[in-house]
Amino acid sequence: MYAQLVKTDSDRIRGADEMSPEERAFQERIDRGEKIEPKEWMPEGYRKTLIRQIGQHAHSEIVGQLPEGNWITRAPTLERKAILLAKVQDEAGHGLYLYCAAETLGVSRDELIELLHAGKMKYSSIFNYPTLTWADMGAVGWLVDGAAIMNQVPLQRTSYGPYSRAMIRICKEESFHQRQGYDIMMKMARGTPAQKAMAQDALNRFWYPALMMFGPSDKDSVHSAQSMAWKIKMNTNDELRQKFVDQTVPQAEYLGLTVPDENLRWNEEKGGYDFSEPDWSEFFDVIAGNGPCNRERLGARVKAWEDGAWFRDGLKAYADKASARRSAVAIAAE
Ligand code: BYC
Repeated sequence: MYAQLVKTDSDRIRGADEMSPEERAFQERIDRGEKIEPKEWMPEGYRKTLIRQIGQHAHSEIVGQLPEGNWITRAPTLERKAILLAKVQDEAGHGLYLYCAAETLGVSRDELIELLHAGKMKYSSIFNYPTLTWADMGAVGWLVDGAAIMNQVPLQRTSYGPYSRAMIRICKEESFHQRQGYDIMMKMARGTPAQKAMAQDALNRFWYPALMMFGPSDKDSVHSAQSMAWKIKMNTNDELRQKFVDQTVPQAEYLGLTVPDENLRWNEEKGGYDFSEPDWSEFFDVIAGNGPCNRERLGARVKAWEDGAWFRDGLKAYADKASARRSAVAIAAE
């Protein structure tokens, strides 16, 4: 089923002469900047690529609740607890908008969740790292949500209507998330020496995993070329990673923290920072299921799904009964 749903046949871009008249007309619509809507004709590869990307994105939002949810009971003040709770709830909402967007492509939420639980669909590598201290809540908000915004702001202009509209609302909420993370980092960095050390340690641990969120370097990205031709992706992985570094380094400096990269240097000529690549073998290991928390994260999702079965059954029984009652009333009224 996975192959049918989410694997594209080929990510090689087809030349105009290889396209059918329908495909050519579709590509012209994309090139003109038109949005594609659910009931309209689309190439099968476009549909599958969207299901893969939107589905993985939805899963990332849902699994992404776990590392932060872990700290709700231990947030240092009532105010921090309320803020974190709201943020984690927002992520659940993002997951739901995205599952709905994917459903418009003819796949059900249950099918996508089944693929996630079977380890056949991915979610963002970042959520396979542990959140060890309160400062990690700052680093996650600042760096992880910061990287997410960098990726998602351009996706507001993506070619598929339901995905682009979901992104608009998600980006508004992500901005608040990023600010709350930076605010935690600011408090820690300006606190006691022990608190500042904790903030530095969180930055040290999350810097490279945050860089990995943008995906492999362009030379190893399988899908970028075709996804960009279809405007499913608006930028390459390396372009966004560079923008993220350029935006984040001054923010680290303002905090008085050090980015853990000896090769970090402003490059006047390119107008951006030179920086070290993450360890790509670690990245591929994590997305293959062997990161520090992969088993724990997937285990938690499967358990939540199984524990919630009685509730879904109850809802369905109620919906079936209500619909039978409506039919009976309609027949009686005839
Ligand atoms: N993690 O050809 P490539 C959030 C996979 S949620 C895992 O470059 P593509 C948040 C990729 O799937 C953030 N896998 O792929 C939530 C492909 O494997 P498959 C999530 C990754 O799709 C809660 C292979 O590597 N954001 O922000 O063109 C709290 C080759 O890669 C990753 C989105 O999902 C990764 N990091 O580009 C806080 C945004 N990177 O599928 C925050 C939407 C790559 O062939 N997604 N892979 O088996 C995208 O923009 C693109 O899918 C990506 C990857 C840039 C992520």
